[in-house]
Amino acid sequence: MIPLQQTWPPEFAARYRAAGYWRGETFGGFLRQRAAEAPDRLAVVGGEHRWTYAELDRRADAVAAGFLELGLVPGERVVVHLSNIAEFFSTVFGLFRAGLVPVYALPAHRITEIAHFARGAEASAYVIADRHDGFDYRALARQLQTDVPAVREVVVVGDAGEFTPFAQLEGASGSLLPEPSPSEVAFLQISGGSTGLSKLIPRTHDDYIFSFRASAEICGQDASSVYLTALPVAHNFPMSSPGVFGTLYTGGCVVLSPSPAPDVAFPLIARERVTITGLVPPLALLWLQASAANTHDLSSLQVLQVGGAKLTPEVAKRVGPALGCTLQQVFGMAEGLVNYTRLDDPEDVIVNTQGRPISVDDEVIIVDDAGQPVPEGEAGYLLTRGPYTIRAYHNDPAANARAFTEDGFYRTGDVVKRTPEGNLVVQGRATDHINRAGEKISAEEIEDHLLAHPAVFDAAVVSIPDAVMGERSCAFIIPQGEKPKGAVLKAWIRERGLAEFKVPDQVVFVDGFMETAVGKISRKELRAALRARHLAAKETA
Ligand code: OOB
Repeated sequence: MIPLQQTWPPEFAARYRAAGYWRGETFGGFLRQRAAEAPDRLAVVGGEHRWTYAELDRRADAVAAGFLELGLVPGERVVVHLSNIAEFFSTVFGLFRAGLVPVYALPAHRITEIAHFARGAEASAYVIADRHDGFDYRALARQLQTDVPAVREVVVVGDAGEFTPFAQLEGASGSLLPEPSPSEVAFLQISGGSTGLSKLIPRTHDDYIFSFRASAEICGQDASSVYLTALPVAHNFPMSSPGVFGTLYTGGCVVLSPSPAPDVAFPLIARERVTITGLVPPLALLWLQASAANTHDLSSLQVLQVGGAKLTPEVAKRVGPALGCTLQQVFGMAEGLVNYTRLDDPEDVIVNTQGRPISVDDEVIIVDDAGQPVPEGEAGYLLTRGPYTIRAYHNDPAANARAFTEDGFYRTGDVVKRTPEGNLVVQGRATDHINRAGEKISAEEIEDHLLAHPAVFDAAVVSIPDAVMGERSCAFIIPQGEKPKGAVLKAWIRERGLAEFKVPDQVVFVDGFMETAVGKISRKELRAALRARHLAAKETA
């Protein structure tokens, strides 16, 4: 098994420790501490479950012992594929306590993505719930064990069928292991997949706990905070900005919403007196629309965070008046760096910028094509390094060579400007992925699947501006032989076992890509040209 690593050069690690960012805390350790301080305080509300800190702590111990009883040994990786249910927390805290390493998958992921994560992480176990949103995850588990036999254990919340019931783990008791070292990798997060397939992001206890502890402070969280998880809990934004872990760190309460839809989330906000939540821009728009006819008491809501994709100033301006709370823009990435507008920033900053980094030790540079810093106030590529930004992906030298500079800066792929006060404004991006309502789709990944279809001669997938989703995906296809129907190619992507959000929103057949192509152009230029031609044709139509 390839060891998991995330190392900063010793002089940086020493500086981050000396500055008090890395305090030697662990996930299992901080939960133990909160449970000792306030055992009866409510920690997690999800479905029928209402767990206090003592209850969550006890369940985490049982689940840790249960995983070890299955024969898993510390250091092994476990793909966690759960939706917004309370068992997500007993699972991941159980894994942390057992020294096992969760690999976070999103509910929308299907066999192709899950097999890719399981192979990349060399996972030996897979945790699911029986069904969610009409989909049977046990069927996926069977396929996974066929495709990746190294996944020897499947644990199921609910009706387990031939697999191990989660209830068996919850009933376990056994001796506990010492806490892992805080500088060890605690879990693997999934990259948005800017180029090619998603990469695995190793995050340590030290670096991740710093990011959500400092985020909680920026967001004014304390033990009275109630965080509503409207987005999928396994995504980095609701997980740590300050999200569920920031909330549990400060002794607050996490409320899990099974859906971000206003008719589900609004009654939960009223019932649980939710104080803060986070959404992607299209959902924020939906909430604004729903607020006009809303009958639920949303007066407890103090902060609505919006991030994952660019929020337009027009929508941003409406949040405060419509929902009676403060808007906070969040511009972050699973690789590390997170920027926030501060709650007491002037309205102009909150509406028109994506905020500034968590820490003064987040180094941010904005460079041109030649890698030289641009004059202050001009747009350029955002590079960053700091106390919670990774220095490398797991076991991927080619991606690492592309994504990191020699002196350890992460190339975010985002094009930004910096205002004189130091706030960042996202202008666009350098990489060819589609940001569809906050979900990132790699053009290359979808093109490769389309090219595998016998009726496709060539394919180019591009983002098209969309009033609701921000961007939608459009596949330009040069057919080969008889032209297939667009619906057939969409079904093909589904059948290939990919997440539904990766199915192209639109399929356009063309005879050729570039009528006047002179010489060889890059895929990136080709995609840009196709997008421009498509948009120009629509305007004149
Ligand atoms: C968050 O994380 P990822 O890893 O799914 O995606 C990161 C990318 C960024 O590089 C940027 O391209 C885009 O998503 N993005 C934004 C944005 N927030 C993220 N683009 C414009 N405006 C924003 N506010 O999406 C993520 C992770 C932690 C916190 C928040 C978002």
